[in-house]
Amino acid sequence: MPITRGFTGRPRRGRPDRLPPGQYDTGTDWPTLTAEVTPHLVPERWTMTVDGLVERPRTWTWAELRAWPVSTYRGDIHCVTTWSKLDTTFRGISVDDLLAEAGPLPEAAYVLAHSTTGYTTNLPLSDVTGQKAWLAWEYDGRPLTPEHGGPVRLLVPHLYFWKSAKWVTRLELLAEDRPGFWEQRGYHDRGDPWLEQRYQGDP
Ligand SMILES: Nc1nc2c(c(=O)[nH]1)N[C@H]1C(S)=C(S)[C@@H](COP(=O)(O)O)O[C@H]1N2
Ligand SMILES: [Mo]
Repeated sequence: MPITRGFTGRPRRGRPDRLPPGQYDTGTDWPTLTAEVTPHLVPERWTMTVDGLVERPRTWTWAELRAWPVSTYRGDIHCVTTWSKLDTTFRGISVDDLLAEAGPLPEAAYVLAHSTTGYTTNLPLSDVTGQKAWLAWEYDGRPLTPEHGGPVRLLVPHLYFWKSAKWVTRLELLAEDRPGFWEQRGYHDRGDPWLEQRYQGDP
């Protein structure tokens, strides 16, 4: 009979193959992490802008975006404070669709996401293209609550969750990387949880 040897330590909740290094499974909890006062936005007055290095800078209303084809993300999210949440379901629209309308210029290589509150976060353009990023307005079949970024948040689940700007209102396309709110305070410019890119200077 085979014996598993050398198995020490506490069993971890969740599936280890789904948890990036240093992360634990938060289960059904969904912690709230907000640096600013939660804004209570009226969707009908919220707008989304794509500008900077694009051929056609554009602003859309809530009604306009809600008429677009809906796109779903099913999978995990990972916060740099070490919680991960497995098997989440978000719905919204693909950032690819938004960018296709605006037409990124060849020199556009980075994105600075802006929230209505002034919060910002920077990302390589390649991390919000290729069906990896969403503007999400629904979680688990219900409208996103204000605490979690409703009416609309950015969702970039393959990076640490601070990249998923709540109350997103603008994507600014840039040639050079420009550190956002947490990145100016020492957090990593990319933030890949599988590479543990938590702080500036990490690999
Ligand atoms: N506007 C804004 N977006 C934000 C934040 C914030 O403070 N303000 N916090 C980030 C961080 S650190 C995380 S982990 C997630 C938290 O999202 P949640 O509160 O829905 O869990 O949002 C990110 N987006
Ligand atoms: Mo976070």
